[in-house]
Amino acid sequence: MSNTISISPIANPDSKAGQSSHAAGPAQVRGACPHDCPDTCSLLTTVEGGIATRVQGNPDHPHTGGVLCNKVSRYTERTYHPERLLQPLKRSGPKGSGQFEPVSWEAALADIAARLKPIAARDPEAIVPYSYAGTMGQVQGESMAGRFFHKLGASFLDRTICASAGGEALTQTLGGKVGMRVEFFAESKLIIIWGSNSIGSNLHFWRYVQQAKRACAKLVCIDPRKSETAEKCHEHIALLPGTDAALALALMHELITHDWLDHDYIAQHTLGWQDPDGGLRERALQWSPERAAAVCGVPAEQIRALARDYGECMVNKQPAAIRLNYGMQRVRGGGNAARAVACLPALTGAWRHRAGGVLLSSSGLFPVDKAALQRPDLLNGRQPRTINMSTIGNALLEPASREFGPKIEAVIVYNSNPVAVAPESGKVVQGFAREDLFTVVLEHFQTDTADYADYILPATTQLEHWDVHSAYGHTDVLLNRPAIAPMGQAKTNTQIFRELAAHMGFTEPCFTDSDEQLCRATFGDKVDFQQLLDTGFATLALPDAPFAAGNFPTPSGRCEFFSARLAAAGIGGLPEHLPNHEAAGTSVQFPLAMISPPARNFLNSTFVNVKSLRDIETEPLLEIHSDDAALRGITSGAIVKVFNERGEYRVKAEVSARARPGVVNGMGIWWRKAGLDGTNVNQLTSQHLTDMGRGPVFYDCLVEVQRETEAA
Ligand SMILES: Nc1nc2c(c(=O)[nH]1)N[C@H]1C(S)=C(S)[C@@H](COP(=O)(O)OP(=O)(O)OC[C@H]3O[C@@H](n4cnc5c(=O)[nH]c(N)nc54)[C@H](O)[C@@H]3O)O[C@H]1N2
Ligand SMILES: Nc1nc2c(c(=O)[nH]1)N[C@H]1C(S)=C(S)[C@@H](COP(=O)(O)OP(=O)(O)OC[C@H]3O[C@@H](n4cnc5c(=O)[nH]c(N)nc54)[C@H](O)[C@@H]3O)O[C@H]1N2
Ligand SMILES: [Mo]
Repeated sequence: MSNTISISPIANPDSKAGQSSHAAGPAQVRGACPHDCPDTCSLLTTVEGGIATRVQGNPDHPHTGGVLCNKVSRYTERTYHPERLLQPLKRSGPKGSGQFEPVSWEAALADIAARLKPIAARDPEAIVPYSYAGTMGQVQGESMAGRFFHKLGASFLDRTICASAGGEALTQTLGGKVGMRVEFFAESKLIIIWGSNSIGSNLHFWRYVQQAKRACAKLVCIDPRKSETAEKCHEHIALLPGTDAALALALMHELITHDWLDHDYIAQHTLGWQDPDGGLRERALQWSPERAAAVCGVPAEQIRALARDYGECMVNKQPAAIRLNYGMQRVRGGGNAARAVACLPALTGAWRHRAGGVLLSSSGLFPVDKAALQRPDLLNGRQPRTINMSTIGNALLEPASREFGPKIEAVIVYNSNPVAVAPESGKVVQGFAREDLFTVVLEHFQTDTADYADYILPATTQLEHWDVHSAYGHTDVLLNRPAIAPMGQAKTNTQIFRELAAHMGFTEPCFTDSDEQLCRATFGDKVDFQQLLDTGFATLALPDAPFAAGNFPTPSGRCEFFSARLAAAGIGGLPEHLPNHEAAGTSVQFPLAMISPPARNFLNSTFVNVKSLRDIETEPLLEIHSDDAALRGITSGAIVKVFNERGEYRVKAEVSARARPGVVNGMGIWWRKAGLDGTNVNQLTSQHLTDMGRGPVFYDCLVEVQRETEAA
């Protein structure tokens, strides 16, 4: 990268920075953490002389409690990073070489429009947006961008890369992405943390867990990896990846055989317990703890003990709560597994208590006016095809055909780093390396994806723009005010799409809406905007115990153990255990299952280039159990080759008690260019999909590991 800059920001003359005072004397600006994390913290940024000097957690916001994670407390290091992109760049070398030269905004936008127009004239579906949750902001996310792509008639993007299997499961079972309020976990007597490393990825939930623990709650963690969280819980069930449905069904088996059931709740508020042609009860009775133990690779006694803990909570009228997280749904049967778990609180009537039930995501509780933000009316009756972001590798390599539609000719990437995070990177890279593909990337940094761009456009960070946020791990709306002026020539995503729209000749007045107008439009009159301006956050008005008296937002109003819609779709009306596409123990050639959970000090592939955080994570690592290591002559520090039919990845091994036998943990998500061979763990993951929601299966992946060198 050539454009190293000094630390002092060069203000954009036309920008308006929120409350910050550019005169002397520090000011504090209220904002919101933009990252893809359940916690959505309230931030306080100290600004002195137009420079952000400190980012802290807001002590007045109950869920944040004045505490930030290690990553976001380094936010100024990221914002003033010497490698921040501060001017538009145009490719000057071969595709993927990472060679660029500076270009003016006017020249860049005029040329991008000139390249897009003929493609759009032939078939706008040949243009594809690619975005995810680099920022979770409603405004810098899909507002102006959505308008732009709707007007253009570009392909739709199915945004499945993270949560779609679990989200769909919740929707079919409970009626939406709804559940317990997170603060009430503090009152629970049993907390089951299922598929989540809360200390790493949901720190502010863990604060509530600590409160519960001090009040004598029992904590159980269900995770193949002995994570930081697992080692702090009373029990750790280290099951094989992709076997959660079997475990949940065996828990039901025990609840039935010991009659730890709330018969009244089941009768009044559920659907499909006992049916003439078999209901959930009959299905669960097929799953003895012994049968599940064999599938899950854990002792049957551990399953019995967990069922007893869960059942006794019901008998003693104590609240039992499940914090389900997305880690458990990145496998073939992820949707069915999430459904099975989501059924449990209805069996024991745990929902009767506000500190009982399940929480996977609260995002469905927010009344976001997507139509006002994204203006689907601009489609003017067109119904473009949909490209699944989880199989972007295949999509970019797909020729035109009747089923697929036109070959993809242009991709516009924002808020995402697909070359690093999408599965089967070999294919993704091959796709982005196509000489005949026109790629524009809006970014803060020259990521792996930006290396493949024709144009890189510098975007503002959260400290530099307005936004408004919903959350998926609590129930507050947050406002983000800009604390500082945009750095260098950076522009907001919204401004880039506004100007691109003008260059394309789009004249609808909605393309001139300001960011503040978009912030106000997000919730309309459903949230008091003045309160957001005054305090930075507002709590949704919701009942404490949402399903104490049923009233699930499903078509039947009940918790749907049986789903007629899923049965009609051929997925199976009742939850069941579906073995992984690549189940442990099914291949002689590739005997190890690999999962690739996030490293604590990164957020997906964000922060990998922030030195102080990278120094903590040191380098890409593969955790391997001592038995598996000994079999292969591997010691800690050795460089190993991890491989399967899709590719290979060289990485440093760490013989570690965090790994269970038969499962290796390839900690993610490093930038490819930080890896030994310029690859990362997604070189090995597959483009297979989940049973529901068309999601990726990052944790359903068989590999073999070989020693390359001795430990240094
Ligand atoms: N520090 C940090 N925080 C993050 C993120 C990050 O990258 N870093 N990512 C954010 C994102 S994008 C999301 S979606 C959220 C939620 O993020 P999640 O991806 O749910 O993150 P984790 O909490 O790490 O949970 C994954 C856990 O699931 C475990 N796991 C893997 N396979 C299975 C399985 O088959 N069954 C079970 N039971 N467990 C399994 C892994 O070992 C890991 O401990 O967190 C967000 N927060
Ligand atoms: N192997 C493996 N792969 C995984 C996962 C895993 O557990 N294992 N997790 C998956 C999950 S859960 C997810 S959610 C995805 C995440 O994948 P992505 O959503 O692609 O997340 P990031 O890698 O954090 O990349 C986000 C990018 O957006 C940029 N960005 C942030 N804010 C802005 C902004 O305001 N404007 C612009 N233009 N850019 C911005 C950041 O600089 C960053 O480079 O990865 C998935 N991939
Ligand atoms: Mo995610």
